[in-house]
Amino acid sequence: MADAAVAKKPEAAAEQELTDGFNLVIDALKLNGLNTIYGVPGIPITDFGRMAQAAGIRVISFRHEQNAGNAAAIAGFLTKKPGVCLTVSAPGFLNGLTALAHATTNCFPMILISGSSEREIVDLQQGDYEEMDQLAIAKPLCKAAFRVLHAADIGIGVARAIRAAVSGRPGGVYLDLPAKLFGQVMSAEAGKKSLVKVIDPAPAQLPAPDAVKRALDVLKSAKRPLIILGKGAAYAQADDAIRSFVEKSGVPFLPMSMGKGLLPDTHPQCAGAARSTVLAQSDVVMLIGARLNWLLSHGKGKTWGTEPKKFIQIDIEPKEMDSNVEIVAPVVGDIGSCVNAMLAAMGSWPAAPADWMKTVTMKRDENVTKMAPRLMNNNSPMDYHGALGVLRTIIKERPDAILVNEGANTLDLARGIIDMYQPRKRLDVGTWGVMGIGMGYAIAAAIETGKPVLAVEGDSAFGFSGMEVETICRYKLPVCVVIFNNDGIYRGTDVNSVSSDPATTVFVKGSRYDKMMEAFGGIGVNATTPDELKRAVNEAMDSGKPTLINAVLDPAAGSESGRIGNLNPQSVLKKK
Ligand SMILES: Cc1ncc(C[n+]2csc(CCOP(=O)(O)OP(=O)(O)O)c2C)c(N)n1
Ligand SMILES: [Mg+2]
Repeated sequence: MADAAVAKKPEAAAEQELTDGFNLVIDALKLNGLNTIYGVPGIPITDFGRMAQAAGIRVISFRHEQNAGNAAAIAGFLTKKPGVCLTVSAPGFLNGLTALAHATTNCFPMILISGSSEREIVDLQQGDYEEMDQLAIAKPLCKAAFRVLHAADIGIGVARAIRAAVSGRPGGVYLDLPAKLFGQVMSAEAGKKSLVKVIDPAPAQLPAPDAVKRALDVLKSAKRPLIILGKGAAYAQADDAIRSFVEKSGVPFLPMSMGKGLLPDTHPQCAGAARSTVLAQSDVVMLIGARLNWLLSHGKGKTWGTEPKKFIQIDIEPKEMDSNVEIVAPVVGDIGSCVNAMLAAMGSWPAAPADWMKTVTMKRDENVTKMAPRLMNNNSPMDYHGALGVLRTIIKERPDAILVNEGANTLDLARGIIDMYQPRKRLDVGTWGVMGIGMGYAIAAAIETGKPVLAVEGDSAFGFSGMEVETICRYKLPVCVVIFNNDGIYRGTDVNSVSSDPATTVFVKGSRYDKMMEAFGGIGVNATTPDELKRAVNEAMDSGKPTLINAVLDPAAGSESGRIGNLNPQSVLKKK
């Protein structure tokens, strides 16, 4: 008997030293410091989510994958580590795909991990449960896409996904994990050895010294220079270097939406309130982590005035240069390295041309003065300016709060009116102007930073991710959602003159979004004046309790498509 027991021992020990796909994916993520997953459970990843949670990964369970994906994307922007989104196969994968494509367009590092069905059946198109060739579909919509078929390859698969997401220009990566992989067993020792801790996942890319010199020579020669700070500059987390460079140059700067706060909007060199003037009149423009896409009218046309322009561009992606207009001084490298190289090579630098500074300052002060009384109105129902005047003061008093913002008028006016004071505090619709980022961004911002979040949402914009208020309540997050409720898309006054159906842009009049929050145990407030709005937001920010404020706006407030109505195609035929 005794001998038999001894003989069995090594076998039992060998059994304990096994690992499997579930555990290897978890171990690979943890080894690389990826400690949060945003997702929605279901076949084949339900147990994976449970096991990840049990292993100490924070698993935030959403109501819809697109919101989980947006959360992962913005987590990537905020942390410079890829945000992880986890979905089920076909429909869950497709729901997450919009966020993956959005992350790629915006250069946010994220990894979409989706479970998938049996390869043998999918490839023969024999009708498996949630059958879809997910890898092929994901490929054109992200920076890289990988599939892992063997447990022994999980380590390298996760490593490739991480490196692809964060190195060079960051973006979205798809990682396909077929159901069978999770249960695959291998020796624990070999499994451990197969894991890869990614060394230096986003290596510094230094600019060439002659490129730096060329850029500084062009900037120095300018009579009316301008620096534009994009969200790439914010992503770089090179805040001190960027601030020193801008201040040493003395050049007026214009922050793009998510570049706001790199230097405070109240900084003496900030030209945010003189945007049209500086774009039209500048002669040399230095772009730092900003692209000449539609948001900057492609660097040409009426917006840029009649003065000839010289563009200097700092970007990590060489292909970005000359994408829309000629770049006379391209500086390719990561923003931190490039800006530091500029600082080191500046030497003594002349003061910015006084007449140009005077033009910019006068225009800015004139616009700010013109706006001031409008922001102080206490009208009921509220207009955008009255409501935003209040929120502007709240962010001034709480500069480390994170502002999430989407809508049309709600977006464009908030961007102009609410000053930001710190980097990476303003998160919004980004390059696509996409609706639906709101609650995903708010949730990830609260989770990743622990700071209070104020989400300023158009009533239409909110609807795209509104069900996640339950998630906010479930995880007890310090998120205050303010809905600018003007009864519709752009405004609530459209009428359909030919049938009893409502017009296409209007919603149920007098909706009470605050009741949604109450349904899940959060705090709901109906605010009809700026004073009521101010009180409710301050209470929410102080308490950190999930709150939703239905801010009742005049349905006639707002214009078609906010500030970008000019992009609407027009019919040449007579309107019916
Ligand atoms: C995914 C997506 N679908 C549709 C649109 C078109 N769109 C732009 S703004 C907007 C909503 C604007 O209304 P609201 O959020 O209420 O803001 P308001 O102008 O009324 O303040 C829509 C539907 C979009 N940008 N993204
Ligand atoms: Mg609206």
